[in-house]
Amino acid sequence: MSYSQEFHNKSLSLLADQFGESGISIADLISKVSAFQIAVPSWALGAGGTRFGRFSIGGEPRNLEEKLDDIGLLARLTKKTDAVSLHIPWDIPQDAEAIKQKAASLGIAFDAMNSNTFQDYGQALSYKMGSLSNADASVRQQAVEHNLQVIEIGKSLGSKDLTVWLADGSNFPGQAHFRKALQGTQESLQAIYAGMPADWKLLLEYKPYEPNFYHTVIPDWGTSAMLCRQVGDRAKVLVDLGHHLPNTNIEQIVATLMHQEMLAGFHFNDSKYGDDDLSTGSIKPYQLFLIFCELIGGAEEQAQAWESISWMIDASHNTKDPIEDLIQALESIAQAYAKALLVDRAKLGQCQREGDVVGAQEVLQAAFLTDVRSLVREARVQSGGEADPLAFYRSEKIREKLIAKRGKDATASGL
Ligand code: PSV
Ligand code: MN
Ligand code: MN
Repeated sequence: MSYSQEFHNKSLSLLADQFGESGISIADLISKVSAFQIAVPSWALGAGGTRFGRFSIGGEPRNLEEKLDDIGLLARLTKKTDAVSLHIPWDIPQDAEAIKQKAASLGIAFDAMNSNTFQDYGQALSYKMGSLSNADASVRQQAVEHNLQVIEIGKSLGSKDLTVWLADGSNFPGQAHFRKALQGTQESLQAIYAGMPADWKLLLEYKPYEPNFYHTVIPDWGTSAMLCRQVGDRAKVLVDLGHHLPNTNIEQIVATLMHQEMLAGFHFNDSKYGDDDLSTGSIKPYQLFLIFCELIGGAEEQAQAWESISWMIDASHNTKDPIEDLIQALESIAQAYAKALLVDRAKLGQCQREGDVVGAQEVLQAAFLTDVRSLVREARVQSGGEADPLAFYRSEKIREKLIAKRGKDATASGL
């Protein structure tokens, strides 16, 4: 969309007039939206693949340094990200100190470290039949040691979180012993947790299916929460938006986890059927808004502190320029958050108490249907970002420059 300063100013003052009456300060919203930062995963900078094909966009980062450069660019344009999430072994730093310094010079910190026990990459024992849950104790031990190594790398970079996503499961009835697989997973996670520094958090993902299509060891938030309880206070459930069966009420899951202070954080993406790589907000923006409503409510009502929650994008597809995709995703998340901040919570509470179903819906939709683009833009510009990051990226021909520098066939390592 083309953007003019005059239109921007008018839209912003309209918002101030509209919401000033209900006691909502636009300046306060701008500072909240500015402060909200979302980590970017190292694997989102290359054109992602499906299992059917991968089509390079050209100029993709060839190593960790170049991935940091791309995230530094995103940070500069959007002012919505200030951290990267690394995946080991894809991102093993040759010189951790140098990487740390480079990231610092770009204003980038190290968010959660991700282990990888869902592929074979030359390690002694295969993960074909599972990792932390494997029927063979020596495979479980190898997977635990890999996670401990990931923690060590994270320590050298200043990370404070470990994210565990397991592909473990089975494809056919009878293939796996459900309870033994769960027990093995629990013991493995306990061993990993024991090796984590006292100020680290363990984020445990769940996913109903894929790559296994009959049973997944951690298929849902309940199983993840149950395992976290067995493991320790600093183990919490990570909600990856795409990891739900269609029509699941994710906002309710968020509220339930916050009720028990069990919400570790988010992997943002979107999903139409059973996918987990579509751009955040591209399919179900209302759901994203409702999730933020629960997050804001849960934090305000002191169920769980806002600061204890981690935020990250986890998406990578093969039909968009990944940097443009991330700009869009960061924008959608900021918009959903800004709209949720506009909700008249006092009025909503009153409607809930009085059983005013229609009124409650009106309150939510008054916020959701508001155009907050000027507010998000103002927050970005005040923070030193670009008014229109996507237009800037295109007009400056940044992809073309990256192709000239890195080559047409440059491929991100590990993808
Ligand atoms: C696989 O489903 C997955 O998308 C998980 O969400 C992880 O977070 C990500 O890959 C990286 O391992
Ligand atoms: Mn994920
Ligand atoms: Mn996923």
